[in-house]
Amino acid sequence: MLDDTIVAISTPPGFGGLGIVRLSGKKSLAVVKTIFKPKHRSFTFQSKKLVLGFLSDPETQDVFDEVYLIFFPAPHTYTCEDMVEINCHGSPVILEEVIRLCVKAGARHAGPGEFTLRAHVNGRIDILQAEAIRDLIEAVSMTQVKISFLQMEGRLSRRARELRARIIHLLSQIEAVIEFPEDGLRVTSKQILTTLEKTILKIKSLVKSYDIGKTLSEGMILAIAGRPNVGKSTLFNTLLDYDRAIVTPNAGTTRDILREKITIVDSVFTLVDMAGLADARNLVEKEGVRRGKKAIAEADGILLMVDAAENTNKEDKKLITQFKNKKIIILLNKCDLPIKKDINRLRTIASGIEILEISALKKQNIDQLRQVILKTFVPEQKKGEDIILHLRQKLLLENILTILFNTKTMLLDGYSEEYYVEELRAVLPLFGQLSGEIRSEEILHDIFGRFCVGK
Ligand SMILES: Nc1nc2c(ncn2[C@@H]2O[C@H](COP(=O)(O)OP(=O)(O)OP(=O)(O)O)[C@@H](O)[C@H]2O)c(=O)[nH]1
Ligand SMILES: [Mg+2]
Repeated sequence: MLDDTIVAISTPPGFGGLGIVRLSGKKSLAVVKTIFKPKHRSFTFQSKKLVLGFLSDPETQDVFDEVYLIFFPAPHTYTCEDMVEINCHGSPVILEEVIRLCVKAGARHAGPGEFTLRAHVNGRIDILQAEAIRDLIEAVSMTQVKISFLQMEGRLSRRARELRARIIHLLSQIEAVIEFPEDGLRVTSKQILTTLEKTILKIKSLVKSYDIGKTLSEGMILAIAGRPNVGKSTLFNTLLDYDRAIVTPNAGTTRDILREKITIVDSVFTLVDMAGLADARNLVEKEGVRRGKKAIAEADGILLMVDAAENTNKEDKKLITQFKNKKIIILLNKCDLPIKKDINRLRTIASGIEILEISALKKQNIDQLRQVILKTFVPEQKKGEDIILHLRQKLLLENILTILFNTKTMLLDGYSEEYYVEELRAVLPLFGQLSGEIRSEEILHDIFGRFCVGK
């Protein structure tokens, strides 16, 4: 399958100044030559040299675009195969025609991510780098771009290789102890313990970095909760900057869950609006409250809104105690109206929780709210720290950690080397899965099937 020649449109769908078609595989140049005629007849295709010319249908000889193309000979290319890039005018009709003619000449239409899959299968990049390429393309902030770029260049792969090498070295030392117990150079239990602990610390910090990674890639879920009519939907719309949710003066306006993404500086959040939390008056409200509670349980943080123009301490207290185990900010809304709320009392009830006075309607203190959201919910990033952006990576590293912990416990409990070396050896396939040395169909499909580098 991988030794055929593939072709795909590399630029996004739609109209543009330029549209790029790429080919990869042994027959790339031969396929292109059937539809491309250089402007200067004396021209020969040279490596990485721009060639100006015309595209035509070989059957009718009808010329339909003036383009330039570049030939990249194997092996120093994106896929490690011969590649050709045709830079056409950015018309979907032209690009589709180029694909049709290339397929007719023997190329196959590439599947999503197939160019990157080839780069991986041909050994140029590992799975961590392939994931980083996808992250770079899909990045929503410059922070994410910078992290993904470093990982695409192999920084995380190097880190994983170093950790793996450290464990392999440890394994060989322990195995030497087992085989030549009388050797004077044997590694001591204390040395093994130190290496284990150092490795555990490094992996722990990588696992922890996913807290930041997740806010950068997937974003955190922030639920706007509170009693009916406190202004939740108004705030939802204000933070989104358009009228997404219906707002009325009637309590019980919102019934369904509304979810939308917002970006604050470099962090992505999924903002959730919901029904007000109160005793439901009918079936619809009851279902709204049930869904709201579920959304709150799934949220990473809560913006708990209370109405400054009402004195409702008892209800406030009830809600605040409900959410004590969550990351939470209290928003005292409608501060443009005369304040009836006993703010001091509220501060006592909500001790230790940030309370911010805002007006969602008049957009007062909203910039400050954005800053408080960042401060409260986004973990701090240390300079130069490695950040992992994928749950897959986090789960594998956690499994590695468990094995290291088990090994450490066995060592401390006085088990002999034969026993804990077996345990420790189990981390190697996990490192293999992390870098993609051990391939699984499922992971390949997940990584290469989800993004279209080649299409
Ligand atoms: N004066 C003032 N009125 C506000 C403010 N925020 C919201 N309101 C008004 O309060 C009423 C209810 O606002 P919504 O945003 O629908 O409140 P909600 O919490 O989503 O209400 P439910 O969906 O019914 O739970 C509307 O009339 C809003 O215009 C504010 O900051 N100041
Ligand atoms: Mg509402």
